[in-house]
Amino acid sequence: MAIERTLVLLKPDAVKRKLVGKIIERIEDKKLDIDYLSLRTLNVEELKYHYAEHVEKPFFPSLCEYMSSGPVVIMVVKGENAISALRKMSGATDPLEADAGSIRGMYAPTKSENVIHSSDSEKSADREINFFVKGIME
Ligand code: FUP
Repeated sequence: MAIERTLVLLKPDAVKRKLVGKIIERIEDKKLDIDYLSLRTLNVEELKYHYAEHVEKPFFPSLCEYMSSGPVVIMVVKGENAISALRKMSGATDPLEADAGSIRGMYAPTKSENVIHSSDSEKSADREINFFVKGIME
């Protein structure tokens, strides 16, 4: 079992709908540690960097609008297999495909407004933690 760090965003609708406490409780229930936490509104430049692989996709403008519509909670979560643990807890991108008990399965209304982000690999986790916590853009 590897001790990993992963970058988690609780998206603007999670903050507006007051789901932050419930989601953090689920993370802590799995004995994972909150290693860093802040709250702020992301701007378009940051979203272009974070979602670099989606910038040319047709849904990018609406993704940007949604993700910059209010503050997000930025967290680093640390613990055994934290990357895969958070992906499993988050559920599939499309809430209709997400496990019913996952965070998206329980709370996300649509694929585009899906409550939570968590890094999908060790490489993404390193890149996203460097960016969101240390402000380092590659
Ligand atoms: P995930 O890793 O599960 O967050 O999913 P992706 O990296 O594929 O997508 C990132 C974000 O883009 C999603 F959270 C929501 C948005 N998206 C859409 O709005 N429409 C799509 O068809 C795919 C993704």
